[in-house]
Amino acid sequence: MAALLAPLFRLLLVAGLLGAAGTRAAYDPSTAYYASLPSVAGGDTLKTALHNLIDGHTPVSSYTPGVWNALRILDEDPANSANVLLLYGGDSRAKSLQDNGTDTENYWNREHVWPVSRGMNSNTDSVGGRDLHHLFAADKSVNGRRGNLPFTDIASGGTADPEAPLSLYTSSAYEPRDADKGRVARALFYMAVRYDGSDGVSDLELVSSTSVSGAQMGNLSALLAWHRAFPPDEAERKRNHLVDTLYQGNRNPFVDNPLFADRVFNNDSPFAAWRRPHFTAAELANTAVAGDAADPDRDGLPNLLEFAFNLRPRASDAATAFASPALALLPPAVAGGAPRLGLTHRRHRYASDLVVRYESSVDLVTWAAITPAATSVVYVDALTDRVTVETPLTGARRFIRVRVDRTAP
Ligand SMILES: [Ca+2]
Ligand SMILES: [Ca+2]
Repeated sequence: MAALLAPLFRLLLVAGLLGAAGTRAAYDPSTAYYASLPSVAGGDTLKTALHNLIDGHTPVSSYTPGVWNALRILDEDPANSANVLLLYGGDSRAKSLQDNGTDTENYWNREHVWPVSRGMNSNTDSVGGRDLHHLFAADKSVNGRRGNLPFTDIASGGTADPEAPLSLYTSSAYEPRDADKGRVARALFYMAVRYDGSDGVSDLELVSSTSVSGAQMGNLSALLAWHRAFPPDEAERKRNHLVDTLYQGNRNPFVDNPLFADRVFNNDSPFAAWRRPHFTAAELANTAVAGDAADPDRDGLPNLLEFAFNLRPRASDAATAFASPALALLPPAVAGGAPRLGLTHRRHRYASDLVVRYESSVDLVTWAAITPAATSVVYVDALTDRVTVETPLTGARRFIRVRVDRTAP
């Protein structure tokens, strides 16, 4: 793959979008958590590596009362600590209306997004039956109507759930409301990776169909589309972190890094996974639109750089050019030393198939690599870092550029 070059002016164009540095969110994974994973490989190689990372978790102590108590915390309504928010309907329901075995319609109970009848011998006390990453508070009768139905888009003939009217069902499938589509998909991705036949749970598998049997769930292709359309929000990321830190000691990787889904289930490279939400299938086949060097939004940033810097390939990122310095003159590190140049850019935290390098030239013809004297990384948001590299300023006046290459197709 030919090197992709971004001359200095492009660097300056993205500078305005650096934004204020945020504080690393308390519910981000540690930088070490995913460090052992393959940087490029996807498919079963990555699936196995993720499995090895998240298995062996500590199950919550019991289904009763352990899961009840956990859901009272995990699904608590941020606006009312006496209530939980319910999956599929979004209602805020009093924690005190926890199902006590009576038939009262308005009680809430424990919804298994991956049904225990599909690979867990209908055992809610199994390790999978108690796994909080796929358990959510739900209205008791809504939960009953969902039953063990697979999920998919219901194009026609669906019935709106009377108590969760934005969710639809038929005799063979369930379609959650948009607000829950993404987290339902990611809960299922987690289960398919976490359970491989060990820990008393069958090898859970997702298939691109609603005709499921045994330990299967679906519909994978719809779930992937939902995942791309509805990425994790702050509430979902916080919940993932709480399951990790308060209970299980493991995370849902698909919440932390959305690129994992298409990498595992479509064997995509990170760059290929990043492109999918931005381009139609026809566009993905057209390198003039979706290729590394293409610039469909004509903002001067080829797609590979849009990914490397976590920008938008279908919307101009040049509008706020020069609002913030990408280059800064820094004082000498020691008295009497050479002044330093600080070069700052955004970086997608999970662009693990890209290599970002820095080069300088006096004539724009011959370029020499710059080895930064120091690099600092500042948190911007869930997927973006702000990187500043420092280099001594000595010798002749030079041009500096950022260079982004792919390590694999
Ligand atoms: Ca562009
Ligand atoms: Ca753009």
